[in-house]
Amino acid sequence: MVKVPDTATPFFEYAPAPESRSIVDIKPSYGLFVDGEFVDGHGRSFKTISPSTEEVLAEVAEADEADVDLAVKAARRAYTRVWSRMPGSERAKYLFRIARIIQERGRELAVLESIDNGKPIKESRDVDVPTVAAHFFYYAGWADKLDHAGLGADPRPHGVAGQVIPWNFPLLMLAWKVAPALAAGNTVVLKPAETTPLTALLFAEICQQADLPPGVVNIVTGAGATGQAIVAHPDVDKVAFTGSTEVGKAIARTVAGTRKKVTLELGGKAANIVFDDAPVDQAVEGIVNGIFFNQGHVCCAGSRLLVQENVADEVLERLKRRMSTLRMGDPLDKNTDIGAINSGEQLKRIRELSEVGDAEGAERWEVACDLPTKGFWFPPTIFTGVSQAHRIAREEIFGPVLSVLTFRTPHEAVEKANNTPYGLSAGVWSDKGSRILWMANHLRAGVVWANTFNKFDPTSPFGGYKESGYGREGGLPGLAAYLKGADA
Ligand code: TAP
Repeated sequence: MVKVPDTATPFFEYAPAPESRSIVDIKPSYGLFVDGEFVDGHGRSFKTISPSTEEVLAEVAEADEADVDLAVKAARRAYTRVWSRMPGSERAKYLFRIARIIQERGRELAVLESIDNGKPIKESRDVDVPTVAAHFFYYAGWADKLDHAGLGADPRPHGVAGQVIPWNFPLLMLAWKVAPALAAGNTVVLKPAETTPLTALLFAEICQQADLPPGVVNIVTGAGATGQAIVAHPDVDKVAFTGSTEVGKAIARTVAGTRKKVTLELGGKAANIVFDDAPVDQAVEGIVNGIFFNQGHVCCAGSRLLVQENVADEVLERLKRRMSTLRMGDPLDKNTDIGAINSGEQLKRIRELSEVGDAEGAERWEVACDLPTKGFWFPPTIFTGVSQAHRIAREEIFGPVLSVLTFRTPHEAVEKANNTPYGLSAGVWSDKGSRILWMANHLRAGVVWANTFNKFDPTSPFGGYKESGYGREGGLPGLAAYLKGADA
């Protein structure tokens, strides 16, 4: 066994480096954004809290069916009278303007995202917000070139798009949905997740600042019933959903037999596969990024590590050493690697599935650290001695928990990697290009990363097979999904 020097003890203590909250102006209460204005809903309201402190941040309107109906009517009016008639070059100007404002207000968006979601500021600042702006820039570029995109002779928008998104990348999921929809000439009614509505509401302000015509973007906040009202509304032409497989199946049942088009981006249980010829330190960074990025709240997280048996001990030892250097705590501290779990409910689920792992006989190892007393926290954790039948190897934990399995041959790696109801992503670590290509051909996953993990780009289509959903977001396929006839 390779001896790895013990460097888990830090050489020096980091001083706190908190990002200032003063740049954000969180209002005590928020209405719904309908027809270009913030309006009171007919329904009740709910509180959004900071998952790192449990502090109540704001009271947010909960849209009922009547509110959703008003939003869909506003979107229909804007579609018929303005947006579908506007030349693509004019729509592009609005999208470019929105992209530039996102860049200008990037720090504000990043701080607000970290406060409401619990993710570290270095992720919201360096990954989420720049990728959000990049999506708007990318699709702005397509708005006046639809006739030349190879998507048919006269591609036409669907009309009103109803969009429902989850809490793990609130602003980024909004961008994946809103930017291609508007570029293609649709108008939208979007519901952010109940626990993370604030950046979508700040985005609504950005739409006002960009002078976007009223009704082109409508944001209705609420819980599952609000999402259900959007999906079931008879005047919604296209449904785009990102979230759990369970809710995705319910949505597929709701739209079955209607003329609605639908794309579903659902869960995953990705294999991150490390061969014995992989550069070990790079692979360890990739494993850490694969499962601990965004607290493991990532649909495409590399939550199953498949490591070749003859290097398993070395990889695990180095992985544990690297994990011991991860810094967990205040999401607004620029040194923080791991932030808070998004909600008490999600924390409960992570704890329950981890206890199932213990009960099934897997061996738990977690980073020894003091967890803050307030808020929702779970330490980075790995389970070894995991078999394919274990629930922690089959079910999405959606938290910082890695299940480790081993393999001997490439064929065994492929069999184990594909032995899942999901098919969203996979990672391969090897020095041999031919092996990487062979693996990519045999892995049943929408995205396969080679010697890297969790890399996102607006030009690159993203989506799954099997219970990970259908349709693609990003790139030209992501645009085609919002155009009649082009998504077939
Ligand atoms: P869900 O519980 O499915 O929620 C997703 C969204 O749907 C939320 O806005 C939710 O509202 C809403 N919703 C709940 N019930 C609904 C219903 N019956 N009809 C319509 N909308 C409904 O998922 P989540 O817990 O937020 O997110 C985690 C899941 O999302 C994971 O499984 C993850 O893998 C998946 N995910 C997938 C991707 C891609 S690209 N494939 C990306 C990110 C996340 P409330 O939350 O407000 O109640």
